[in-house]
Amino acid sequence: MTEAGRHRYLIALGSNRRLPGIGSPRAVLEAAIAALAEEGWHIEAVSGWMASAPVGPSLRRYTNGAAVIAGDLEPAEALASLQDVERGFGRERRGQRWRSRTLDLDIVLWSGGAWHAHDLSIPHPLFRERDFVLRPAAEIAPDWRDPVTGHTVRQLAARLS
Ligand code: PH2
Ligand code: MG
Ligand code: MG
Repeated sequence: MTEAGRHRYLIALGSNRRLPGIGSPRAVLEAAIAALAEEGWHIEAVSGWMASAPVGPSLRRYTNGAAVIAGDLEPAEALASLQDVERGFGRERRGQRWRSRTLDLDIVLWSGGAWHAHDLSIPHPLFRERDFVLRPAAEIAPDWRDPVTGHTVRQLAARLS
């Protein structure tokens, strides 16, 4: 067991709304990284931020990025921790799926491989098709292997472009 924790997660961050008191989506994502550290996560790597066209019903452009975080929480507890942080940034869960949001924190990959529960699937079921996840992820975790396809994040990102 390392000091950083038993579990590592590759997470995708997204925001497409300003938050009063914090500011732009980019400022929200930067504050979210600080909040994750505050929650006890060890921040191992953070990508650059990229602007991306919205996928789905929202019309607002997103700012997206990725981070590798480590800690002792297993996937179900890790999800609860990320949802706590989302709520701290004004994220509401009621309403339309994929509506615009101040902060979205998704678990993409986990050091333990695959995980399936009613409210959480790892790997994230859509990450292989999402440029706004794979591009930042390839910056910080190019050699991390998707346990389902066996491809690395770098390979998956290259297939999209
Ligand atoms: N997240 C979604 C739906 N659509 N589009 C972009 N560009 N970026 C996102 O993070 C995003 C999205 C659902 O979580
Ligand atoms: Mg999402
Ligand atoms: Mg989400």
